[in-house]
Amino acid sequence: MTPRTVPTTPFAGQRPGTSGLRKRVSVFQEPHYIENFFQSVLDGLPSCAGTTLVVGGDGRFYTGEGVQRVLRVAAGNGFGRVLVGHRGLLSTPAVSHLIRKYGAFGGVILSASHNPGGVNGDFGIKYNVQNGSPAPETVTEAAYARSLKITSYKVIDGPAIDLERKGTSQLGATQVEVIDSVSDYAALMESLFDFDRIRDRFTSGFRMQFDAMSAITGPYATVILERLLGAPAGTVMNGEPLPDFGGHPPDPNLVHAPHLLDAAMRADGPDLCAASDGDGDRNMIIGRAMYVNPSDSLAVLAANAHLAPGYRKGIAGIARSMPTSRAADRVAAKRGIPMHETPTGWKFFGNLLDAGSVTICGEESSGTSSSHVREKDGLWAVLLWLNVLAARGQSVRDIVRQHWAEFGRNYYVRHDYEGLDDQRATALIEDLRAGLGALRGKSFGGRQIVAVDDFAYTDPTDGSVSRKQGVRVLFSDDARIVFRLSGTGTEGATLRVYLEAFEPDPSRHDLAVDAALGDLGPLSREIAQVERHVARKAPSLIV
Ligand code: G16
Repeated sequence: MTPRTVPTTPFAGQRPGTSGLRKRVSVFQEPHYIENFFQSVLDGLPSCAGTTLVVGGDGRFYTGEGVQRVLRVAAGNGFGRVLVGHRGLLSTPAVSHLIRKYGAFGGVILSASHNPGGVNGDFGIKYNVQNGSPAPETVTEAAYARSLKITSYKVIDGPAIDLERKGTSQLGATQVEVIDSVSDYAALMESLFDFDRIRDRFTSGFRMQFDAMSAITGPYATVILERLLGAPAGTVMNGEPLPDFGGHPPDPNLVHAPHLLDAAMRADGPDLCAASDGDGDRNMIIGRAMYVNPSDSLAVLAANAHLAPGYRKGIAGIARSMPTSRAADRVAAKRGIPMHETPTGWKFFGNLLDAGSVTICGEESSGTSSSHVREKDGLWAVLLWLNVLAARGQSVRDIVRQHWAEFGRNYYVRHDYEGLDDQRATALIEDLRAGLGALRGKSFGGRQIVAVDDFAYTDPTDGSVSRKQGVRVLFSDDARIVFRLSGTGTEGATLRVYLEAFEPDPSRHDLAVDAALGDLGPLSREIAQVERHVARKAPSLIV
């Protein structure tokens, strides 16, 4: 069977955002849409002939069809072997691991992460490179440039691969192997964590509720938590991946999983409640009577990682995205560990991890992970928490409170203004940038601005520079406000405003977050002239 060259014309708007290309399902269903994008990616890379590709998705509506379309282009371009998850399912961290484990050329992840699924929901495609990391901007920008000029793509026509049956078949000269989605990943987790110790905790009555949100983590969590670690059946809820995620956005936060907070706040509630998102890379952690925000979770995990066998030798460094609270910086400073600050987007951690300068990284957007893969990893974060809890024999609440007592508490919240007109949101940010000089030194309600900038990042490995990554406003009392536009939405623009205040005094670690942040919310609206630009008096979402 020889490849067929299919004539095509470019689609506008195939520029990947913070994490791949995300659009409505109907856009991806258009003939040539997926093929154009994947061919554009491949055209910008060295030859893939004879190499291995990993393909899988989060199970959302259109995953199966999307996988078949990717497979035909992969075969048309001469990949020697494609590893596909059983039923087309692979979590994002599992894809990253498989790429690394099998020395693959790259991987394709079909997911729009935590965005809603179903026929009227979102779909997405993300390309990961040889080290298992999301494609860096050089690759995504080359793909975008190519997508504007593309005239043809190559496919192998053949019968659809049976994704329900594990095993090997041929698509032209390409060998397609439908593999177990979970086993390689489960073995990796077993190599990092003290499964015996965690199992003992479950045996002695430790109770947990894990919500897989009807998304990809269900099969992974069921095998690892219930089968390998002996947690009681029912520990994993919503464990079956559904095309519409059961009608709820698979977004593990207090807005979309409030039942976990309710459970955790009961006196007889589980010791640990946790959740993961659509593609399994995000996590949420709630101990009994203690919600742990993602920035604090990163800090606590960094401070305690040595308690897990995989990190016994200590960590080489910590990295966080710029808007993430600086709680982890305090751990780094006190323990003499190097700290790195990168733009939003997991792809920026890849080079630091490859260079061995960083072991643990995390983001405010519910992502935490380590050098074991090149993606964020929801279940990994939950397992590290379980390992730390088992090793310290304390509750989540006690561990977090002791952490704050030792390092101080960074009160933190994110305000989102969603569904904004693109142009008006862009004008708001442009105005902020233009007015940076005038802000410096100004005082607002007793707080003086000591530094303002538009964050730019120079990658220490390849020297690439990423500019305009968010406006930072730093106050004399170490409070901070950050403004940036989201890069993951599919409709209109979302302004994200990140508010943070530092409190070293343990007697003030029990304040309500709003009270601790004081007037930073109104102040952020004043500084950015939110109402004038986008006609909003308040955020539409607070996380
Ligand atoms: C993606 C990226 C993350 C980023 C998050 C939010 O997560 O992988 O690095 O922090 O989006 O990005 P933004 O603020 O631009 O919307 P995911 O889980 O959606 O792939």
